[in-house]
Amino acid sequence: MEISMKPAVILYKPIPEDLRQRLDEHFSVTAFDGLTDDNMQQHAQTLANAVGLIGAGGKVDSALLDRMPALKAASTISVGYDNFDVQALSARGVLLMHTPTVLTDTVADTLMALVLATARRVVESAERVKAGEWQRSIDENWYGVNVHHKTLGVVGMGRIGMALAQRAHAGFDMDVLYYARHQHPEAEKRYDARYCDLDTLLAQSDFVCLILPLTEQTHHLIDAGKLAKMKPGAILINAGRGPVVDEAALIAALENRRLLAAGLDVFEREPLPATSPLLRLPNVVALPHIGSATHETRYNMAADAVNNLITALTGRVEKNCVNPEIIPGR
Ligand code: 8YV
Repeated sequence: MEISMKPAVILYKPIPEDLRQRLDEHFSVTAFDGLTDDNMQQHAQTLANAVGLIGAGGKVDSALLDRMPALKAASTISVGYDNFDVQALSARGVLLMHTPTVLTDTVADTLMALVLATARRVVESAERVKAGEWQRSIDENWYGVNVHHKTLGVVGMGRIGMALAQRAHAGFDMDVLYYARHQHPEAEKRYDARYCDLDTLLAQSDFVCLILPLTEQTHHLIDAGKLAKMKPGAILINAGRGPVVDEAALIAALENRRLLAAGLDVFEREPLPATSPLLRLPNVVALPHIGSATHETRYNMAADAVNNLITALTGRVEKNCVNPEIIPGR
């Protein structure tokens, strides 16, 4: 048997052919169909030998890391890294790389699409047309509400929040409020965005747009109490992480029409179970976590992730590292 001298890497999500070739040039790659329990059981030796891990979607926790004593770097094809136990990775000296820049505009477009789709009832109306319900010129039962010149609240003013604020301000003449851990003078200067506390944002926004990572602090940040603080008839949009919203409380707020609508790209459980009450509500636009899912952006994310792994395992890490503090000399 030929023994490869290249470092061993596990790829657990398919990537475009040319990127796979680039990975093969540097590493001896074993492709897994996800980080499933079956793969864990069947490929113990491959896991034990791997110095690199690249993919998206699986849980990378202590249980997995115990099986991967040689691991030096993990590279996720995503900006979010809530699937990773960063503390456990850092404690073992494993670098975690992610793709924070390439998806910004695409995810901001998705947020704006949800704002427009919910306010103007785009999906619901299109479904009614297909169902043959457009028999005469429409009456107010088909009307939506304006987007332009309304107030949009951005919860989480990171890169994507900034790109959303830009679209709302420059494209739709909206007033932008924002709530974040820190004030962002650039957002205030460029987009006239106004910093406020979360309760004020909820009380004043016609559209509350959540674009937060999932952490202990953000889990169920938007619960029944916070939903009750939203303007009656406001619209909630979430394209960050599902568990930031208490979904049962949201369903209640939508059922009793306290909120006009919700546009959701993320859910507490994904894929969203077919039995979810959200799917029975006409005022919900539910998308299958498509935030970054364009051909161009998904390619760029995979390319970034491949480059990130190469840098982490063979070169000098200068960007895209979640835990750079573990690099010796920093
Ligand atoms: C991806 C995302 O859908 O980057 C993220 O954090 O949520 C999305 O862009 C997902 O991680 C699959 O690659």
